[in-house]
Amino acid sequence: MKRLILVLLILVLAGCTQQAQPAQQTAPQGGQQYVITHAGQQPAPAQGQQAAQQPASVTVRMQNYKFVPNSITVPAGTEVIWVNMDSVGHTVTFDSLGIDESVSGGGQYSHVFDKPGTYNYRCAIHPSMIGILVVT
Ligand SMILES: [Cu+2]
Repeated sequence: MKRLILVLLILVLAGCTQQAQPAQQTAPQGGQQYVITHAGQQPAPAQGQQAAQQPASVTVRMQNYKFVPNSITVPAGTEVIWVNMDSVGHTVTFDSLGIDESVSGGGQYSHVFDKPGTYNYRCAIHPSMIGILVVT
């Protein structure tokens, strides 16, 4: 009987010692790495800005013996296109620029104006056809 008590006592003590073991500590968090990279943070050059620098074009109709519209204002470098909607021929005549282009019925003529100024033009065939082009 004493032996049994001794065994129980040993088991209890053993159990106590097992419970008394310190809890397993979590591993220290010393392994975190902070990697700072600058690659790829440069803003990429914007696309499509080239298109905005293309000279614009403006169309003037030659219709019913009139320039339509008969007065336009465009920035320098703009291409102006005259389209003859009539069946008869007209001209685009800038006396001050030495331009005198015949435009047959259904045809067209275009010119890029680079120099700012106010230019009167006309149709050399029909004196009532006059227009004004302002280049800024
Ligand atoms: Cu004309």
